[in-house]
Amino acid sequence: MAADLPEPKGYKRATGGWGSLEGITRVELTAKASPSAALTLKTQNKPGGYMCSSCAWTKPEDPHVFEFCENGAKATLWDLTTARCTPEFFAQHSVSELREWGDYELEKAGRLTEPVRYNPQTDKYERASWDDAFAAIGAKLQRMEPKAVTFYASGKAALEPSYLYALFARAYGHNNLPDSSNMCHETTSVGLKKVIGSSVGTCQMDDFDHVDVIFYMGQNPGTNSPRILHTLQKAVERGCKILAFNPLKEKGLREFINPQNPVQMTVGSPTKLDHMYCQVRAGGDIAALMGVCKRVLQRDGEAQASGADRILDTAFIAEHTHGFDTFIETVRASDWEELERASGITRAEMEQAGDIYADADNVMGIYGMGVTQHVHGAQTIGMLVNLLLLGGNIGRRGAGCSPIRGHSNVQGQRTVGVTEKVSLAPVEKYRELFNLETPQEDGHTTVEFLEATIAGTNKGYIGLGGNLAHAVPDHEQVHRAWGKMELTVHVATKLNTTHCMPGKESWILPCLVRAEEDLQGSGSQWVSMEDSFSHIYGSRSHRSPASEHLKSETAIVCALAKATLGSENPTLVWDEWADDYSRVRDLIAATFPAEFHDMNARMNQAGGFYRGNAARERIWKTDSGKAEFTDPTVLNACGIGDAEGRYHLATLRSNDQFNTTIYGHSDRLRGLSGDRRIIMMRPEDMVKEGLAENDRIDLITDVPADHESADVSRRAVSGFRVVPYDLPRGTLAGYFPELNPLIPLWYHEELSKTPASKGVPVRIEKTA
Ligand SMILES: Nc1nc2c(c(=O)[nH]1)N[C@H]1C(S)=C(S)[C@@H](COP(=O)(O)OP(=O)(O)OC[C@H]3O[C@@H](n4cnc5c(=O)[nH]c(N)nc54)[C@H](O)[C@@H]3O)O[C@H]1N2
Ligand SMILES: Nc1nc2c(c(=O)[nH]1)N[C@H]1C(S)=C(S)[C@@H](COP(=O)(O)OP(=O)(O)OC[C@H]3O[C@@H](n4cnc5c(=O)[nH]c(N)nc54)[C@H](O)[C@@H]3O)O[C@H]1N2
Ligand SMILES: [Mo]
Repeated sequence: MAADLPEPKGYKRATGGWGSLEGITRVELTAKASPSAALTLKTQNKPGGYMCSSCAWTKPEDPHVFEFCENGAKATLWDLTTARCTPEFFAQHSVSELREWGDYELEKAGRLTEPVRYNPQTDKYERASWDDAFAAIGAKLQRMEPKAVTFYASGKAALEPSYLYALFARAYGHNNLPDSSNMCHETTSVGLKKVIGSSVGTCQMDDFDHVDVIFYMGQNPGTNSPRILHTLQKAVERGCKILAFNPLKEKGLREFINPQNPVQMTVGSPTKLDHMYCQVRAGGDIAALMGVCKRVLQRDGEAQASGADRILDTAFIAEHTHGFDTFIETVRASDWEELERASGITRAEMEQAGDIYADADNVMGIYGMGVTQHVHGAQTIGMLVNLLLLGGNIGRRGAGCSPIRGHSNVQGQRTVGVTEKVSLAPVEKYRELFNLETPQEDGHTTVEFLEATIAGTNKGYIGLGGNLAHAVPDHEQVHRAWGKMELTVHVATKLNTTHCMPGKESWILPCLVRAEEDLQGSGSQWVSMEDSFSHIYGSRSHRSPASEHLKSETAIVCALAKATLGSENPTLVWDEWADDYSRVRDLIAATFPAEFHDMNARMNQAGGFYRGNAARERIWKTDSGKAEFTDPTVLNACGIGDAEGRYHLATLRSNDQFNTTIYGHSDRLRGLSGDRRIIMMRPEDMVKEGLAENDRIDLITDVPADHESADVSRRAVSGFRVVPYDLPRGTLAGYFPELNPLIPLWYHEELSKTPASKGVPVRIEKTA
């Protein structure tokens, strides 16, 4: 590094190790978790115990003594805080005041304890009874036009309440059922489905015992799914090569110390994880993968010429795929210089990665938000699948495509009907089981819900979890419109910013967390969820709830549905379902028999049960009936290209947050702390802009004037601190949700409408 360049920041230790234990301890202190919380943790992710409410990584059949990671522990300890956000708390603070606190301070108020209703006269939330809450909300919903109301779900609620929530929405009269997936892996649900006919990953745990090479793209395991590090470590120790594609050199992809291994913890050296690190620029993956494919084709040509074994799996391609010939023409026609420009990595790197692919038997593709949250994210998924298909790497042991999901039951919510798309709803079964004719038109995605709210046509909102107004793009526009809704209802565990933007009538309904016992008339209840690998597990806890007034999500959904729909339809037995959740699981099994048959009996077996995946069996539920090679129409996944002075900003998570829940201000794994209002920037780019470390800058969304959707309002954030960081030229990074005001609502993935949070075009100005 030249002497006049600022020294980039970074974390000196490996992921896992003592640092992760310190992280947990610090959270235990700041979260004020009750002393018995540590005991509760022991049953996390174990058969008979409760399932982690953090990420959706699979739970093994033979769990460790402590089958949780830093983040799972944090999420649980945070849920089990001793702080309480009571009606007395609300009596002391007006909603206008609370709105200024920010999520970090609101979260510290602790667990919500009783239902509260907003009083516009006093500008305060006030204590209310459950009976009054259900009666008032039911009566209000009856007076509203169902299609003007949206039911959001944040990906955490279990399969039972989620199934009933979707049934409630459709019986009421709409398909407005977006969930957090619409800001997350909807690009997968649409994009992966398009090319292999499955909207979820094809890999299973066992594949990691046989995989030779993993293309690991745009996902940060150290921060967001640390339990995966054990699996990666084991694979690497067996000789598997990990090729990381990421603009940031994320510590979790580089080295790991297993905190559950006493020898490695005390005297061992960390396991080096990545074999090769391709520091692509924002959106550079399409071009990078194109270059890799180009090399693979070249190698195949050489093998053919010399009479060696082919690199391509020609039998697989002939039998199982469609579009190969056009695709290879596109690859052959691509130009190395253009690929270098669009990807930000060198031809030599693409060739090296291509050689590693060509020399491997079994290859897996793993990806996360760095892929899905781009305007052309589905095209990146298409390119990754193209690469896998060349070697027949789907539907074979040790190979496949594995999106890493976020919220612990986000995949499961979609599976049981929380979806805005009619084609994915079990319409026939609703007719058969409940004699219900459900609405025919697709409902709102998250972006469409916001557009309708801004336009004034969406007038009601129910949130089953989440902090939606803060997790979405374009805060200024959205926040202005949010409070104009007629009705806002939040089923929640903790207070957050969205709750502090009440609609004309507004309620907060407090619920149990997953680590608390759910007692109903028929006894202590199990709930269930689905992980990233499509395994379904039971979860139960015997811990006493934070307040005697809390209800379960299932009980709340049933009571709201009953109050809204009345008792006209004798097959909708909401009280009985709330009384005994095994009856809800019988309904899920009856609705989705192929996947969920005998659900009650099977969900508590070790490792849960697998609901299957056709693509894994090489049955392709695509338009052509085959796996699709697709030609990308662009080489970079960002929706707005390069221009002088324009940067592309990736908005990310630190290891001290869970989405909008901020645990603290340390991003240990990136060596950063103290402040979340920062922008990471390449030292050379800083010098070019005349910036020194710690200078304050404003970011302004940089939309070209001739852009067809350009609107006039200026989107900006001010006073962010510049931090030198090892990044590719032109790529900036900072934190979500602080930077969300910069993302235009219309700047979303082209097919799925997932907001494009990873390639936001911005320009920089020094703060005045
Ligand atoms: N501790 C913690 N755990 C979590 C969460 C949390 O907030 N905190 N959130 C949960 C949820 S809902 C989700 S969806 C997951 C999210 O988990 P991730 O998918 O890991 O999400 P991000 O933190 O947004 O980071 C994405 C990664 O993509 C990289 N990236 C950015 N742009 C690009 C690009 O153009 N190309 C490539 N190849 N990489 C890029 C970033 O540098 C970063 O390493 O985590 C879940 N787990
Ligand atoms: N710029 C930018 N924006 C992003 C992203 C990004 O990477 N960049 N990521 C996107 C992604 S991947 C996602 S998933 C979304 C997340 O968006 P959301 O799901 O809307 O947000 P969360 O922060 O996960 O929601 C936290 C709130 O949920 C409530 N809660 C917590 N636990 C429970 C529970 O067990 N039950 C109930 N009923 N409520 C509970 C609490 O009140 C808490 O305040 O954000 C998206 N937004
Ligand atoms: Mo997510």
